[in-house]
Amino acid sequence: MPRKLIVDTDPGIDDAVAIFLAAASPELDLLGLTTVFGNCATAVATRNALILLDVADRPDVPVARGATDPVASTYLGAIPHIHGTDGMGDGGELPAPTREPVAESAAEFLCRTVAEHPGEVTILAVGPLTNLALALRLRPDLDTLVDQVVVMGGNALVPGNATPAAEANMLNDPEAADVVFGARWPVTMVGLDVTHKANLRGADLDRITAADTPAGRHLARALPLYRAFMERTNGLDGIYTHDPSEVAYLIDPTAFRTEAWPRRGRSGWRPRVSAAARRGPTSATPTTRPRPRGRTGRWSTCASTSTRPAWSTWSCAGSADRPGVVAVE
Ligand SMILES: [Ca+2]
Repeated sequence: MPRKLIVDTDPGIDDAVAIFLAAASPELDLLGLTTVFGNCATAVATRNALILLDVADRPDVPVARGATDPVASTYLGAIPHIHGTDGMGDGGELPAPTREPVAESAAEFLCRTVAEHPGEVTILAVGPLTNLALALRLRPDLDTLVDQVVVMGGNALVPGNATPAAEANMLNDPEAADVVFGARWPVTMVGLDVTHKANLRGADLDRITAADTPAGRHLARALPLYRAFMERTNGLDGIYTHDPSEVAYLIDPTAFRTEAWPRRGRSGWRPRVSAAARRGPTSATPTTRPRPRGRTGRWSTCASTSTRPAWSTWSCAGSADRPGVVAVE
């Protein structure tokens, strides 16, 4: 039976690849998309989600508009040099979506849909975790009703990509990440440890963008900006498959090696976060910290393709005084 799936997303070019993959995979029963700020503002992300489903010929999949700001701060802003001002690579005028989002908010949609299929729904979060945290606030038992949560985000044993220490989705809402990783549902983190190794090479991209299909034509317009950024900043002939890697994990988990690691066990966010904390570690702040003694917490599963090193550190969610959501022993 296909896995029931809701994708929480900020499309976003790699989100587009992930959504096309999920929409076309018989292994997955795509119940809906929920949108969030991140690569672009939520209004842009919502429009893009609707357009992507039009391209994928999935008019049956609803879209629910999500949060516009992190739970305890304000949105840091779009990254047009990576995803374009339109969130889709500025590769030409996008078609208008043929539908509107549903009236429910993303958090309401998550709560209702999960409750209709208790124990069966996987939530795949490929953006900041704000909507999931808000859904938990609406329905505190939601974390007992979900099959699993799979997160694109975080970095356990590798540097960040938004700052030297932080991965972008975690940096965009570290308080929500604290809530989501501290909740009772099983969490599988597919972070930069994986996605910086799972590349689509230039030849792969050429083949995809040459495909005479709606998705191929859409990606032919969307991918060049993203590809150029990867080449310019990482010297990569190809792209890191940040968001598609999680869809691949759901289609075939045996392609990944996972390890159970301790994670923070506290849920709820602090209403006040200092500006210094939001900026993240400074040059005076070490990016590795000693392993705390005597801490007990929940365990999450961290997908990895790397060999575990001997040293200990914290992964970093982006705050100098709140260094991480996943601890590594
Ligand atoms: Ca994303």
